Amino acid sequence: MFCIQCEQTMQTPVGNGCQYAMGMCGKTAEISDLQDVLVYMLQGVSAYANAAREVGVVDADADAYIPQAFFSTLTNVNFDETRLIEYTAKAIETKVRLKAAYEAACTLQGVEPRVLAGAGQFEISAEKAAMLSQAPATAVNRGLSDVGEDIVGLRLLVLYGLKGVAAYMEHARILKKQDEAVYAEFHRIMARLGEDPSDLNELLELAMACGHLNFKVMEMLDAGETEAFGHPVPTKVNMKPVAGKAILVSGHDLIDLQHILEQTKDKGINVYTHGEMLPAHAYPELGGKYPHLVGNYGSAWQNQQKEFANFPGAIVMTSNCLIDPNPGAYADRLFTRNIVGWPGVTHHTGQDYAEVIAKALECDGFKYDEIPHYTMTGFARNALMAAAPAVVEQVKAGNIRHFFLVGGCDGDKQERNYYTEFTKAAPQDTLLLTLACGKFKFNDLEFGDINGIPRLLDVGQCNDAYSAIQLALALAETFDCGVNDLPLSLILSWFEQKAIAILLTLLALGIKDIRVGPTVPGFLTPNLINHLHEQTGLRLTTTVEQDLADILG
Ligand code: FSO
Ligand code: SF4
Repeated sequence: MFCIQCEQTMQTPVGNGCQYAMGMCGKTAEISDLQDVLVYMLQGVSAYANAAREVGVVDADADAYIPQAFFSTLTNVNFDETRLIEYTAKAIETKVRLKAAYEAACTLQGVEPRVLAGAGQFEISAEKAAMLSQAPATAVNRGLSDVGEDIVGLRLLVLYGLKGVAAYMEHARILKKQDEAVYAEFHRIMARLGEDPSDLNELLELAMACGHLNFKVMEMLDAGETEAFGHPVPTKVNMKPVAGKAILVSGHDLIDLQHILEQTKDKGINVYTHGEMLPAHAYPELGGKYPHLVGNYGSAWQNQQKEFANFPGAIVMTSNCLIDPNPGAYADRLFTRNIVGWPGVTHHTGQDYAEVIAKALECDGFKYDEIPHYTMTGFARNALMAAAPAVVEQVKAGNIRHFFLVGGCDGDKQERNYYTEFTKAAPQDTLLLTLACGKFKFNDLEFGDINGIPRLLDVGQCNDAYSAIQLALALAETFDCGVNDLPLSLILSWFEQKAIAILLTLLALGIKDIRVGPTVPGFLTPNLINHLHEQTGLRLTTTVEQDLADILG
């Protein structure tokens, strides 16, 4: 086992990582090895999808499948060995089909089929023993002794960024948003990475290509969500339970929540959001339509073992981040969806939630109403644009001095209090934008307003970084300056690979001086960090006092 893809990895730098019997996330060495084999296999399938395009062959099933299966290997997504082996079996089948179609098209067109290198040549049978025996050859730090840790670190930056892109592609696909140019570019990067490139500049270019690709994918996902559920409107959300039977919906897939709301509307069951599902309250077709979406229960993913254990109803995990349900003894009322999995937990497929509803009715539900406590969400693209003229007026009048985007993932580490302290210390004449689950570090605090504009604006889920980028571009246009000349600073918290994809997008768009914490991504060596710092001004967070003084001074 070798895995270094998330912020809670056991050891850094590149030579270390989680590498013993089990990772910090609860992923066993076997699961980690099965995922390495699956990833390498998928790179090989992409190599054929890429080659096949050169002779005009596009396989829609392969295009949909590769990112979906890749998503299963993100942090805190799928820990179920049976499903991972099935994904590999399907990847093998898909590769055989694509290879045959590629070679047939070459024959028809009288061209010599290319001999694919690296992952393109990887052959394996989807049996556990065979997969485990091949795992060392597919380990993500392969070649370390030949090419050194800077090159391996950069390969991992691209690989992990691409995993984040794959996850967003899958969220978009569920909402029927797919795009041929996106698939072509995804396969191109996957295929090249599967050849283990060792040129620093080429790898940096691939990282930026990945960032640009992710921008397109977030745009597609934004379109999918707003077309299906309307544009979010600023909405007050109760963070305390109310009496009654209950279902809790976590993760990112709004469409699952919509089906659950529709099927529970006359059943006397209250529905709650958890974690990244919180912004659902602001969508007209979700929170705006179903009054039994009564509130949000709990906070970010890392607190789920305590929060789910205390939740007296059924729990649906639509996407990441999932952790071991067994210590809290709620596995029997937890349902995984889509690409998520935990051995022994019911995996729910299709959009008929009868078994989830039955489980909720069987559970006690909440006995009493708790005194409500509210937070606001729904400051996505449209709402921000509508507020932009008022914001601009306040900037011109000198009432708003600076904008901070304080967002990203939450996590367990004590150092993450930095984000709470940062928002508390930000001066009263500054606006705070936030997104993703990192917001739970401070979204229960009162920040007041600036002449009617709330100081804390929750833009939405992590992929709604797209909305924040749109606002920055609009402000830059209004003030007739570049985005980097705006009084705007990005203070990001990273945990897993979606955050890496978003970071690459921001870097690819030329956004400078981003601060990221609470630690350096473990796969980035000191040389790589120096390089990125020189090129883009990317830096680590230090102390709240120091960072605020540097930014505002
Ligand atoms: Fe959080 Fe988990 Fe959205 Fe991530 S729930 S950590 S960046 O999966 O995807 O923000
Ligand atoms: Fe370790 Fe993170 Fe990999 Fe889990 S996902 S094994 S915690 S690096």
